Amino acid sequence: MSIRKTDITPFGDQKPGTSGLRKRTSVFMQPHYAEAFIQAIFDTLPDVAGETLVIGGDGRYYNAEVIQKAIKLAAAKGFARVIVGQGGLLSTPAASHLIRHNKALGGLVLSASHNPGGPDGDFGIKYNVGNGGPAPEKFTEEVHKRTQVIDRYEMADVADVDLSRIGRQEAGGLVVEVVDPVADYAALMQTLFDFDAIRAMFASGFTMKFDAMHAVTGPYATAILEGMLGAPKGTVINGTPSPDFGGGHPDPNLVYAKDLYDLLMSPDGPDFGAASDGDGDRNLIIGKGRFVTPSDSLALLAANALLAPGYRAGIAGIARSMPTSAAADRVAEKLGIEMHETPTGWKFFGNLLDAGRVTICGEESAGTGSNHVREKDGLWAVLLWLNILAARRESVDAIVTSHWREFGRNYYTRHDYDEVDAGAANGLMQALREKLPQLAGSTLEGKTVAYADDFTYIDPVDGSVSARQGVRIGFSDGSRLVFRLSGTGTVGATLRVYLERYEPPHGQHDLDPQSALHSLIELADRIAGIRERTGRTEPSVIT
Ligand code: VG1
Ligand code: CO
Repeated sequence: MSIRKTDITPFGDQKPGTSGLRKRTSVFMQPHYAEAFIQAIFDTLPDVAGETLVIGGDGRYYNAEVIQKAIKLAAAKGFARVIVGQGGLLSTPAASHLIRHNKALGGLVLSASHNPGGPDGDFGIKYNVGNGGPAPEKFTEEVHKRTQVIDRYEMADVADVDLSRIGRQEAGGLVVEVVDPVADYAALMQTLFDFDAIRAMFASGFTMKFDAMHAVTGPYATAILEGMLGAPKGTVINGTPSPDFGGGHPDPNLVYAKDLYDLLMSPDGPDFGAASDGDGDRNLIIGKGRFVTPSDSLALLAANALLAPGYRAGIAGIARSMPTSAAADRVAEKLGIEMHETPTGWKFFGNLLDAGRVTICGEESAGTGSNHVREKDGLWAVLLWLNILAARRESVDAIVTSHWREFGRNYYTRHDYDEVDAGAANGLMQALREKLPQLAGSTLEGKTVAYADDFTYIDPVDGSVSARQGVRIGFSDGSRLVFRLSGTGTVGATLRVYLERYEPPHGQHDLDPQSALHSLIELADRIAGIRERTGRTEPSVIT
């Protein structure tokens, strides 16, 4: 095999964030840019001789081109085998499963998740390690260091692989296996859930819409829901992946999946609605007349997991990211199991899952998952919901409201300020950090500040420390404000403000969250000076 070496100068902006490197597609399309980052990942790996690499992406614009480059780089690096999804497609959870299932050294997941795709959209590259999960910070920091000095990349001088043809091909001594992106993942789902019960529920007239948002979950949802579970054709909408997601924004929230929400709120809508994001790791759950917040969904799934065969033996513990509401904590307390609070980003759940200390994890950003893979998993959450509905034979609304009557309700909302001037956003966070010492113990509008800090996480498994993970201000009545800057944005800065207030079991559970949290929203602005510092009078997105 001949290897072609290309000399380059480092790019200087290849710093991975919450979930890999994400940039405008045009940035990735600069000559040598993607190659340099992938080579930096490969340079950080131990010996790859005899090893397997999984490669796949969410099908967005530039996906196939980067896969061809990655295969040639992997061949030159000396990998033995690459497994790639047909058409270059793999959802993030399916990629995680394939890494585990095939005992691969790791995988490259090409996605900018819920961000728009296309020449004017975003692109991303993430490396996952052998447990199937996103590389830990220690690894991504090494990769970042490498990108700053890298001066060459090496590619096998071979023709492109035919990504449309399932089966084995060869590229410069490397075995390339093009696989059905759905088959192994669907088989895994079958081991976890009671497919017979769900099939019977559909057969008895239960109706559902799943919005794949023109992104990667289309083929997965069609094969599983309509194929294996017998849901009527048309249950999956926007089910064909397109490079620019049909011109849309594949973020399954109430803003970008508003049509689905409106459908579920109408009297003649279906019983159940769900959606997933660009790369298939997020989920939106809406019952007839009842939207389920991701934080509540985590609590509900954990409380009812026993109803699914895969979790019948019980769950070891629950983990949630720090800004996620404390609803799941009450479930863990009742079950008498471990509860962990981690920084934002799925990579922090990996050690806890590997150590068997937690079974179910979740984030407020529409991410839920379990120890079946090491990524959050949109369809998994949908299937667990379906399993619970089939077992309980109650509506989503009835299940949610009875949960609140038992555990109380954590009113919750997140306000995002997108594309804020980076200087202004950093200034706001810095000023908040400086205020923290005087806030602790003080009284603000009749509320006592129980704690005020910048969250530091010490991983209970390996002791690694992650500091500056978000400013949190907690009050003695259980309400809480969290401020942090997004680590996935590609333009300017995104300020996220997370607000939460607890209402006990006998309290009022039917308020609109924005009005239930109104005084906290005002307080957040007063403490952080959001309007004044960002010039914004209202959030860009409320979830
Ligand atoms: C966001 C979410 C976080 C999630 C991450 C990746 O990060 O808040 O909870 O893990 O996206 O999700 P940030 O740093 O922008 O707040 V995905 O679906 O983009 O892989
Ligand atoms: Co995603």
